[in-house]
Amino acid sequence: FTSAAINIQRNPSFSKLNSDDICYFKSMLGDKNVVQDEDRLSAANVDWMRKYKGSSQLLLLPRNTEEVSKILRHCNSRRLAIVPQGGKTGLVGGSVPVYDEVIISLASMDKIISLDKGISPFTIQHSSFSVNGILICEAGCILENLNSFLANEGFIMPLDLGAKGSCQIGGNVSTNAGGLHFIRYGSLHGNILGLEVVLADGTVLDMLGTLRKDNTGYDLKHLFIGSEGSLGIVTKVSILTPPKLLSTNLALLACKDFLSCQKLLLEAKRELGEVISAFEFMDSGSMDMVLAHMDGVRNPFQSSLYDFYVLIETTGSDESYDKAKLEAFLLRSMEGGLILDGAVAQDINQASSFWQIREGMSEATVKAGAVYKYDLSLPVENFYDIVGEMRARLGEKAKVVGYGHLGDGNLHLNILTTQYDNNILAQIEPFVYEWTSTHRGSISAEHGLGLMKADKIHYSKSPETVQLMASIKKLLDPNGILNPYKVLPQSMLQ
Ligand code: FAD
Ligand code: 2HG
Ligand code: ZN
Repeated sequence: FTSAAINIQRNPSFSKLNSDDICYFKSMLGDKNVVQDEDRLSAANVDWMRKYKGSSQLLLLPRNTEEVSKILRHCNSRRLAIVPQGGKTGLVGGSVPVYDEVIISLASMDKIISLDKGISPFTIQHSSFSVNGILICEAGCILENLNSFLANEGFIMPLDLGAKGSCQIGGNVSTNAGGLHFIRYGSLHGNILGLEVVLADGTVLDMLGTLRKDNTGYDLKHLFIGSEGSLGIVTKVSILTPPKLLSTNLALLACKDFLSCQKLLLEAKRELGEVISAFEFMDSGSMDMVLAHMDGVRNPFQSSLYDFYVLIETTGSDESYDKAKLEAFLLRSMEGGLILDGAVAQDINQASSFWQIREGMSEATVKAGAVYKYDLSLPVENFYDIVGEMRARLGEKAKVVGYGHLGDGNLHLNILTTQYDNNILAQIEPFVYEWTSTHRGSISAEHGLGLMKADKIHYSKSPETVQLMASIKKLLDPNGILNPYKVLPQSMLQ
């Protein structure tokens, strides 16, 4: 979609770039960090799904907080709109420009600053372990790189997602990404201990605390977690990282109906509570889609006739106890009829092949054709109903699949068609948002609002709440230069 297709007018109060701006940026950042090259710009203008496309003429690559601050001070005084860009894996059109916003990429700010090793690092089982596990790094660090670094130190990142090889921690914070281990480690609102943020006028806000507890006044870092670059640019992150535990087990299971999946979740929470680290869900349409479109992904079951699949991961500290516990749970669930078939990964390769099925879903939807993505939080009892209702509405016109983080009540409803079509869209929206609102769900569980849902926020938030959000946005960014047209309805800000 280009901005024209989305029907948003360019904010006339924004200036256009001129040669003095370019000269200023070059003098400050050096020529090679001021990108005007067409190929690089066209890549930076289009999102991961290739669905949203802007027309920015400038990509800036600051190397430190001071440079970010100078860029913003200049842009604010000149009323040049900007879009912060991380790994560009966002799924709601938030990370690319809508018109000619200057792209500020955090890619060059990828230094790990410190890992708190506590008072005195000590040795357990031949390895040196840090005590507190508080990691401080720049916002441009790629999630997977942070995890590899931490693994050597005996820690892991508290979040994991299919986009880990490209997404940046600053992007994760700015979208409040959930992911595959949310059921175990919870939200970034709990795991982020501090942030450094640059405000629209260039002010550097040092909130880079490392304390677990600090109730001195308003905890402002939370404003920036999940604000999708609309209130400031995150430049540094302090994050609590859990210890890397030694035993992980993974089971891929088939269930006959959704009710069985739901009951299995309840049982798993009760019986595997202290070790469960993922409870993921896929319907047969999702499984077929990933097998059809992703090279190297194999169906571990001989038959593909099952209607529902669940992935259960446990992580603990006692290999034989954890494995026996999971196996006993699976046996009971099989005897009770909740599970029809299943396999426990026998080694790390089999585990990664199971995860490939689940983590390959997004890429498969994009390869399958044109996709409409909805990221819904729903009460578990209504979780799958929308899939059936949508199938009934759309009939042969589209393939409707559902997968997601059942353990967190988060459904990824994906509607696949051969090409984008406004008639199909009109049958999906606003129905999907109204349905979600009626069932007291959220229209964005974890991906954010971005451009896609900026004017849909009222389906999940009260008018008074949205009004306060708009007031906060105006207070922090009076010229509206930070990621315009995203998150909040444009009409409330101009
Ligand atoms: P980008 O896409 O570059 O940006 C996302 C938003 O944050 C934009 O609005 C951007 O302007 C803003 N932003 C980026 N960096 C900064 C910064 N430093 N300061 C201020 N604003 C910034 N999401 C989940 O929640 N859970 C999942 O399980 C999950 N799985 C995914 C799997 C795949 C294969 C893909 C492609 C995406 C997935 N996502 C998931 C969505 C996406 O990966 C996450 O939202 C991720 O956190 C985005 O990080 P990013 O660095 O790519 O950010
Ligand atoms: C996931 O959980 C991501 O795989 C992406 O959040 C969801 O592609 C989607 O709809
Ligand atoms: Zn997800």
